[in-house]
Amino acid sequence: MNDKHKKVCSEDQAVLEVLKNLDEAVETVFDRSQDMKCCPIGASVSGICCKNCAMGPCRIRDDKVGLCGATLATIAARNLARHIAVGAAAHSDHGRDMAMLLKEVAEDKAEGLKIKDEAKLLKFAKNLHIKTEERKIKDIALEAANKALALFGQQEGEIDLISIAPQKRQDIWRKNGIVPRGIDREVVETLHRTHMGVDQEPENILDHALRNALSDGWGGSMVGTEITDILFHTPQALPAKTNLGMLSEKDVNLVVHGHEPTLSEVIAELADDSELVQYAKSKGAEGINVVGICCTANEVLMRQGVAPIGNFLSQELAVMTGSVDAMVVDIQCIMQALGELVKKYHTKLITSSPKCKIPGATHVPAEEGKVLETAKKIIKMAIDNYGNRKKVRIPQITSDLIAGFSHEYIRYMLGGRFRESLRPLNDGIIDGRIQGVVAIVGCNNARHTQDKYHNYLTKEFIKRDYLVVQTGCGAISSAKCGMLAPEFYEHAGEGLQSICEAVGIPPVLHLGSCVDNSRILTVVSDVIAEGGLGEDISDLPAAGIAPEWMSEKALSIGAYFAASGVYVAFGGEPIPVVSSQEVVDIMTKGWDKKYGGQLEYVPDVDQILEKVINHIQAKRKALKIDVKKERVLFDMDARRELGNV
Ligand code: SF4
Ligand code: MSK
Repeated sequence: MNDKHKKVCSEDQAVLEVLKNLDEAVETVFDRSQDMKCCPIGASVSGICCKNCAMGPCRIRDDKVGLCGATLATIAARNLARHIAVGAAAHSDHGRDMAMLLKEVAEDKAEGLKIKDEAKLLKFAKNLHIKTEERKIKDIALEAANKALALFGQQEGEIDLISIAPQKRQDIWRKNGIVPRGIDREVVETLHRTHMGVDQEPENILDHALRNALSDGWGGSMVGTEITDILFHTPQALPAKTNLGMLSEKDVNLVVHGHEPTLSEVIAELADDSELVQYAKSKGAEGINVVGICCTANEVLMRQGVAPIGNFLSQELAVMTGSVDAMVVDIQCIMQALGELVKKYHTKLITSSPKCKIPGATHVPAEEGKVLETAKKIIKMAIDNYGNRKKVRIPQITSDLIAGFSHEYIRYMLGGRFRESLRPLNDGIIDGRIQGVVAIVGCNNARHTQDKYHNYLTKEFIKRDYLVVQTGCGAISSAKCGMLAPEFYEHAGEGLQSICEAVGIPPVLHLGSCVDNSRILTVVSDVIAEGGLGEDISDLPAAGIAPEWMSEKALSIGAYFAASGVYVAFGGEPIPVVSSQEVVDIMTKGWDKKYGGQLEYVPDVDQILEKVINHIQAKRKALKIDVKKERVLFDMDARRELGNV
């Protein structure tokens, strides 16, 4: 790695320290991002490539058309729809696996697993219109699992979970014919429509892409989140620490990485198992240190306080500390480069899902019903590898954080055990102490300095009294620079500070992993139900930003938020439609008119800030809450006066 790269690749000091102290010839994603330029056609803002049939690939610019006559706008819409389908499939397949697991647990076929959150199961069952009175929990769980699984193959009608959305939002979807039927059906239909010679009208293609994305947000992802809560309990705020400094010199370090939490939750629980700890001691270690990367990290962080040692771009760096005895990966966002990298270090790379095998890794699948046994086997592999460490260089950098702000916990924290409610949040927004809510979510992207845009935007928003909520790698960015610590409220504006102080929360709330963006949908629906802020999600002074997006899942998330009535800005790399002004117009002005939301690429980070603030202030004006008011309690009469009840 040359000096130039070290300076610009990351804002994370721990990452920079690992790179600085490197004496081996090791290549990382940061080097590759310098050495390999983006494909000039794919990255072009004036052209696009279609490879959907063997008469192509057709490279299109301006008014040129493909061999079949497909226009730039049609190809841009098709390409985006396909990306969204893949993102939705990834989240939803994860959700399906959680539903399969719930079924195993309900049928007593999953050793070591049980239903930990019965209240959440009852709520989930209610949303699936399942009778819960006078029934055994396991019977309800089995029916809920079967009904959740049926959502994937449903051929007609509407998926049940959309009933969580405000009535007005459901009506908008119905009017435009985009209520999802079955999750798999929408993915398959996207692939069909974008096959050569099928759907050719950009707006029609993109409407279906939104339907597909909704089947993710209000379907597959929501199933994933809800069932993970049922099996491993709904998160509650808890303290933890983050960054590479949480790797231990004296303990066996086992990193969990990916997205599916099942095996990792069990591995984390077993870190204190006396037999395993004894085994670790017999090999010269003091104990077992389980830590995480990416969204598996977010899952075990929120429920067990396991330290996230890094986000997407940190995965190679963890291995390069020389201290990771095993890294167990499940699905999604796992760099293939790890397989080569571990050949230079002692780390044992272990794949655990039949869907993800990596050359250079040892495959240890968690067979049906044998999660506990598999978890023990993997921990023992890590322990056995402890003695093989060579040079260990762990940057002594950590930060404190609070994570675990589930929808349920936010209600509890604002209202207390007996009066749990979002009322104080709505009142804070109405009286202007909170100007609006901004979700800053999503990945890192090696084409841009790691964490830079996430952290810049987060600081700028809280300074101006915007409450920031986060998921995925964005949440870990903020955690690493201390913004998820309660004392960070001092950096917030006066209004937001007063709420953080009163409730005892940081100004930036960690809501979970990528699939947990569905928690944001639940919270905003509940904010509408609470009253005083309009009748639909599109009325809210809220917005979403993915400033360093990278994955197709991010596009699905952006699309389901836009279809749910939210203004969404993507920063960093362009959304792959920017070469077609027609498609850009559909996704901004067109979607705004039909759905009250937009998905827009905004290249400059300050422009994102400005656009989001302008959008939120326009919403405040429309709600007639744009004038800063004295703090008053809004009773029903006052809300009626605002015209919102
Ligand atoms: Fe070219 Fe049309 Fe085939 Fe695409 S579908 S590769 S534009 S001929
Ligand atoms: S892990 S999808 S890099 S957020 Fe969810 Fe991070 Fe993006 Fe993967």
